[in-house]
Amino acid sequence: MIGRSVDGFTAGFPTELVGNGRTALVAYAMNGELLPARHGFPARLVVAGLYGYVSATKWLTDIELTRLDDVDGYWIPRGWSKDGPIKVASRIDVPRRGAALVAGPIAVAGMAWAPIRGVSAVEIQVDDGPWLPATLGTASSDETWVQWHAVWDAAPGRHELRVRAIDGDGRMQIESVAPPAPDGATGLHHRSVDVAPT
Ligand SMILES: Nc1nc2c(c(=O)[nH]1)N[C@H]1C(S)=C(S)[C@@H](COP(=O)(O)O)O[C@H]1N2
Ligand SMILES: [Mo]
Repeated sequence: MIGRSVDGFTAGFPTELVGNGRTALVAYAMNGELLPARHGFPARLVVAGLYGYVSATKWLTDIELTRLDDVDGYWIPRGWSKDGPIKVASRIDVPRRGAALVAGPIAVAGMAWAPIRGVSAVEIQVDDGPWLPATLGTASSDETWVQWHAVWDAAPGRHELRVRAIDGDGRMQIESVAPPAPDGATGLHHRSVDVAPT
C-alpha cells in the first residue's frame, strides 16, 4: 500500500500490517482539532509501529493498493530500507544538561517506546555501575511512549547516566551505535552531569 502527497512524497508499507489490530488510519484531526498544516492538513496516514518515512504520508492525495515489490517510496532509492519497524528506544529527559545538581536523591526520568510491542522494562546505569530498574508510568497503549523514572542517590562529582529499554518481546535496546539510515538509529542515550557536594 502506498500513500502519495501533493509535495511528491510517497511512502509504502506491507498491506498485511493494516487490519491486524494495529492502529492504521487516515487522520484528519489531532487533540480534538483539525490537523495542523505542518502535520499534514487536511489528511495524513498514521500506521503504528512504523517509522514515518515508510508510513506517515502527510498532505495525502492518494492511497494506492499495490504490491510492495512493485513500487518504491520516496526514501527507498535514497538508501533507506523498505521495512521500517520502529526499534525499541529510550531517552533521558531529566536531569537536563547543565542542571545544578546537589548530592543526594535526584530524579532521573524520561521516555521509552517500542510500538507496537510495548516497553516491558527500562534500566539506568550510573558510570560503570550495575543496571538498575526504573519505574514505568502507565502507557495509554503498547503503541505509545511510556514515561519512566528512577531515584538516584548521587555522590558529588561528574557522572555519566545511561538508559536502555526492553520491549514487550523481551528484546533489549541495541547498544552499538548506528545512524538513522538505512532502517533506524541504534545506541544508548547518555548524559553526563556534575553533582556538587551538599
Ligand atoms: N508529504 C510528506 N509526508 C511526510 C514527509 C514528507 O516529507 N512529505 N516526511 C515523512 C517523515 S520522514 C516523517 S518522520 C513524518 C513526520 O511527521 P510529523 O511532522 O507529523 O512528525 O512525516 C512523513 N510524512
Ligand atoms: Mo522521518
